[in-house]
Amino acid sequence: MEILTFGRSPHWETPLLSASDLAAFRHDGFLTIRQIVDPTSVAATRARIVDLFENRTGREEGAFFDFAGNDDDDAAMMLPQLIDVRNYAPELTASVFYKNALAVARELLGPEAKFVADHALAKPARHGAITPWHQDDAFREGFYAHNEISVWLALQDTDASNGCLSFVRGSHLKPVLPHRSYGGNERVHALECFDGWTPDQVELCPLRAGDCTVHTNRTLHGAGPNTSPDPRYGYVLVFGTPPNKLPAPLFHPWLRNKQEARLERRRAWLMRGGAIVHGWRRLRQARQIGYKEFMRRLLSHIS
Ligand SMILES: O=C(O)CCC(=O)C(=O)O
Repeated sequence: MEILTFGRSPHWETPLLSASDLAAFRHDGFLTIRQIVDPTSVAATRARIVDLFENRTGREEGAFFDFAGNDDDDAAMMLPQLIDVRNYAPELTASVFYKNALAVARELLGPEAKFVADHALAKPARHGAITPWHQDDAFREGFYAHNEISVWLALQDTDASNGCLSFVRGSHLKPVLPHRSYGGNERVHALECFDGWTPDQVELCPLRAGDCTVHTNRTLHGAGPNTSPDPRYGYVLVFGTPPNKLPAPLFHPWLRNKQEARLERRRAWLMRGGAIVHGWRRLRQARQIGYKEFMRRLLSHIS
């Protein structure tokens, strides 16, 4: 297994964030960190991610899909996404980016913070698809409250011309706002928030390659289209503290009638024997994060 050991050393002792970074994060619900990894690391990470996308890795498992389109096999993708990237490129969770992002997570969330998930998104060159405004919490419901951050690594310079992320200041303090399927189309995975905020709180976050943004699971965020001649890639690590049981379950009407093609592909893959691969991955994850924490997370997803 290739390990990405290059890049700025992990910061276990020296904090990565200043007191004003911490205060800004608490106030705004997001943060920009410059050069969390060096250009060599970014180039290697990008090459790995591009390779996974070009090979449509994870397609039959339902892990590679169109975030913003119908996700038909023969259609050009509007906004390709690969979830659980670590299943296909485990070396990315042994990288300096991973170690530095975990250190950031512990500074922001406390020493209990652990890795939760990873994913990557591409915006094809000269493509009009936006990332609709959403809170990550709008994608899940149930009996648990989550306390998480997403660390979005820019794999090239990213600004308004190729769809850098924008955040709504202070939205992390709000409840889950009203969402609906993007464009009213229940076949599309993406959700769009349509109420509860005003554009005057929006902040655009241009990044250099190797910079990252950090946002919470409640922070409202989105991105414009990619009008540039090159694809835009972002690699995202999610960290969190153990979920807490809610006094009453939270259900989202916008998740009721979803008809995503990726879920069909996943079901078919599990039936064809993918369940064994899935079980083995779960076991590996349990060994990594500890069985107690694993059970706690499992319960928070199925209840
Ligand atoms: O990369 C994008 O355009 C969106 C990323 C995003 O929504 C996220 O990481 O939560």
